[in-house]
Amino acid sequence: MIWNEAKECMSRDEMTHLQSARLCKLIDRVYHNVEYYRKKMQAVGLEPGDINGIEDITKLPYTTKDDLRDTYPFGLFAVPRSQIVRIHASSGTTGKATVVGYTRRDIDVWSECVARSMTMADIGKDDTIQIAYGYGLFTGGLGAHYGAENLGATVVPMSTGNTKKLITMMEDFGVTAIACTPSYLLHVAETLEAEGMLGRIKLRRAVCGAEPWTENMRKLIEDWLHIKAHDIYGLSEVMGPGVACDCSFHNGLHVHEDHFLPEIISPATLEPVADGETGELVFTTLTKEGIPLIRYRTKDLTSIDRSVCECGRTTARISRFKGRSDDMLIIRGVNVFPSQVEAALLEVDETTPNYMMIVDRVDHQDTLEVQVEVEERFFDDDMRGLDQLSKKIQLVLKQALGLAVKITLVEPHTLERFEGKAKHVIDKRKYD
Ligand code: DLL
Repeated sequence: MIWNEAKECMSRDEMTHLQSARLCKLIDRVYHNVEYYRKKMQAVGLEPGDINGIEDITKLPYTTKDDLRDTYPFGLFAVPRSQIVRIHASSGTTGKATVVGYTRRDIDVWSECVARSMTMADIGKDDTIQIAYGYGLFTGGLGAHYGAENLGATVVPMSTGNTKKLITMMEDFGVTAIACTPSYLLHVAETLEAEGMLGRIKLRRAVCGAEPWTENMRKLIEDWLHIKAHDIYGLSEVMGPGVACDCSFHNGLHVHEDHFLPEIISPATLEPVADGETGELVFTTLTKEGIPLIRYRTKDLTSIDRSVCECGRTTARISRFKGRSDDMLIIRGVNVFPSQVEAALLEVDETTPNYMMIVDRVDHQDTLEVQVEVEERFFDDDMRGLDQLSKKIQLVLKQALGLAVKITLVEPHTLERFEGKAKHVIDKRKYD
């Protein structure tokens, strides 16, 4: 069942027409209502009349997180404060929080996009769904919550903080779906297994996102829990969860293109790249009222496919994320993404996707150590198995990354678990 066939199955021409009409209105609105955008457009000699359709998008300047910081907290808002009904913020690791505001209509569009995404994951009104993203300034909890309610599902607003309670309620309430980060779902699976509860739950679907994960991790989660897991993407600046999600064919994430115009650019040249090529994802929010964004550089690396999906949807699909341009580590001159390590580790049966990368610099030389949790049985009296496994992983990682890596194998449940976004890198190098 397609929840909004009219929006998700229109022809490319119809979509282009709709996007163009919305873009022209948007540009007119921000030019007149947001001084910051007006000045940026004037600086490159642009007026609203110069934008006549999406073919003119490349004339417009990009927006970055720095623009949001420069205008902190409300400088990019395009409506009077009396029309803002909610504020979210992402803390970020440096500097001030990034603040976003929603009008009532923005909240409605958001919950529609999340509902459409959950429909792609075959979640509906007969499901009972635990929302195990953090509630609060983070968009994950409330965003998923409103979308699931819009769908008519029975929503259990778990938030984060107590895995034992979550699995008890999962069993007692007959929970059939969960929304959380993929790394947390893995922790939920471990806990269910440790408590001997795996056979007693009714879970059938998961919508996971907020952090990069691999296809292998999806399969591991699916096999472990006997469910289907879907990839949901979003970012607070653009809206929150539900900007895109994958359908049951798992052949890329469908972007809700009637609301978010995607572009892929080269982060080096800032020029658009061809469909199918990897680059940085850029979004223009076509309908957002509170804080519209023009050509917002997400830093997320992906590629785009505009062909019609086997599911019948015509909306463009972005490939599973490779990482972020600012997540990329450069180790001895080699570009390394944590997702490559995760994918390689999942090729080795004896390991789990619980790993930590420790990057350091010794005698002016970068070093990479990967700590990996492996099955208990390797830590018996005879440590030869451990030694062999370590060599095997070393070889797999060397092939995957093109780098020599030090492997440290650790016992199960040694590495830290995260309820929100997982951390996989400790970079001890000094950048002075
Ligand atoms: O993480 C919104 C969200 C909540 C998405 C729940 C999905 C589910 P931010 O905290 O602003 O918002 O972080 C956005 O997280 O730019 C990506 O780098 C990363 N991200 C989000 N979803 C995915 C995903 C939320 N499915 C940043 N795959 C984005 C890979 C993801 N990375």
